[in-house]
Amino acid sequence: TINSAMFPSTKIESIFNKYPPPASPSFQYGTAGFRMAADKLDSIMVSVACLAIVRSYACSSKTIGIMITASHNPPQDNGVKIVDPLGDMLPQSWEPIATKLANCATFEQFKDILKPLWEEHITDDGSSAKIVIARDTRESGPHLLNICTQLFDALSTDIVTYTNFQELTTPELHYLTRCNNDPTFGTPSEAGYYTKLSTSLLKILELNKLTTDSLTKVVVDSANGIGADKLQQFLQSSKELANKFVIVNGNTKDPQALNVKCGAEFVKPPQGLPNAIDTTIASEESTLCASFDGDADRIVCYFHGNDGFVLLDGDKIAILLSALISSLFSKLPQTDLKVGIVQTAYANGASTDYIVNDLKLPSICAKTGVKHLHHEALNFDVGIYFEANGHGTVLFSDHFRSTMKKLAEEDEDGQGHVAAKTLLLLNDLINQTVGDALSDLLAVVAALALLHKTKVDWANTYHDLPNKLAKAIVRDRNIFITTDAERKLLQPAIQPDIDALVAQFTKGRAFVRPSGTEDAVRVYAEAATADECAQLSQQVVRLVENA
Ligand code: NG1
Ligand code: ZN
Repeated sequence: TINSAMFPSTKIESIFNKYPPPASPSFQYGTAGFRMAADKLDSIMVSVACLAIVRSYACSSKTIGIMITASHNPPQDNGVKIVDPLGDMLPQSWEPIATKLANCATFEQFKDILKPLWEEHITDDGSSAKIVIARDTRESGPHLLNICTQLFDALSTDIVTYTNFQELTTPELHYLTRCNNDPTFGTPSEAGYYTKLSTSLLKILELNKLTTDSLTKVVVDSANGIGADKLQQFLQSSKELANKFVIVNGNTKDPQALNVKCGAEFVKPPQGLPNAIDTTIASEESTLCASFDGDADRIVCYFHGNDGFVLLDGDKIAILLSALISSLFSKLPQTDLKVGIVQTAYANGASTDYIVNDLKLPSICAKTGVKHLHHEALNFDVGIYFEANGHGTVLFSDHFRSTMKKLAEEDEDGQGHVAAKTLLLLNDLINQTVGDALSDLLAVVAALALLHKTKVDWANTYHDLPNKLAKAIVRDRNIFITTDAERKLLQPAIQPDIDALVAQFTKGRAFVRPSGTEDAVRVYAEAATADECAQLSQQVVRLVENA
């Protein structure tokens, strides 16, 4: 109708003026959406709410997600990102629009950008935009979420309708966005999400003549974040699994405890145990330890072995899941399905060697940031992607699903049937929209059970090269320009010097790239021994700081 096609200028302006931007804003929608100190985010919420409406219109009024979280950042930070209809990220071509809107100092400027977009994308049939919105457990979350819903409420339901889920993990919000647009994906409720995960896991066990007794027990450090509450709810809804998981660092009542001395980011870079998991717990033979991050889209596993702390990071998870998938494929007739693993330059060199030489699978190096890995993984029928820090999932293609259905029917009573059915169930167990700590955790315990491997067997698949992730503080990180999936520096012109340093070390490798989320340049180094690695790291940091 002509009415809803009109740009509701006055109503938007009143909310814009209630949460005015700073005098000279300089925000950027990056890898993680907008992310910063929570008290700077008010005006950004108005921009994001408006952009989500326009994005929904541009996608024929499909449901768009808004997630308010700052993941592994400290409690005083927050952030926001937009989720596309199929549960993937906002397309990269829209990121500059988000940035432009957020950087308008006045409503005049804001309207000049928003109004033409609104009028370009508004649907002809006058159907309203649809939004689902949620937040993690941060103290600032309710206030920031409320800014978005105030804007939606100010506009009529002809323009926008929304569902406020309050607290969710990031992957739950991705799942729910997808279900709203694609009912075959699952029931659009939290209960639907839990049921999809538990049913597929239990069916996998049953099909392979295993019981929950074969699952390893896991102590889960939930970073005092949303993952704790949601894992708890999941276990309440699937009693068969309840005694397999113990939650620690599950205090979401104290917002100041989030990510403090716990969580995936606390465990992975220094490679040490979090609060509440001491060496006694971590040494228990029958127990695996795992850490989620603050919004539960990331997981690392670990334990305390004979020689100390043993990390089972994103690389190791990718390889475990690849081993499971390869083993199932080996029970099936040859197919034309393409299987591949996508990593970033931060993947340990030993893991990449193992993929190429032992698993004999194609290995792709993508730029840092899940959206880049996700994009590359879509080129395969089974695309396994993980960042070393534990963000990742496995994507299955339509061609994969139809092939497996056919194979399962053709071999009604044989082992091919079991393998094909198990692969189809993995497609339900593993979140197809985004990395998901809960879903990845269930996939890990399923893989260990099906492969009859212990955590020690898993750890021994290959041995990480000593590695170090350091930060160089520079005047302007924007002068650092990289190429070759961030493995080579174009500017400043110090790549030949880095190469010369690397050549001095056995199994040396190092690269330099500006962080997308922090004001620093990251320096990664690995080498045959810890000593050499430390030297290489230090020398490259020095090069960068003097560049
Ligand atoms: P930056 O700050 O661009 O290195 C970090 C992580 C990424 C990804 C993003 C998004 C490392 C080295 N980098 O990016 O892998 O997780 O945050 O949260 O871990
Ligand atoms: Zn996260």
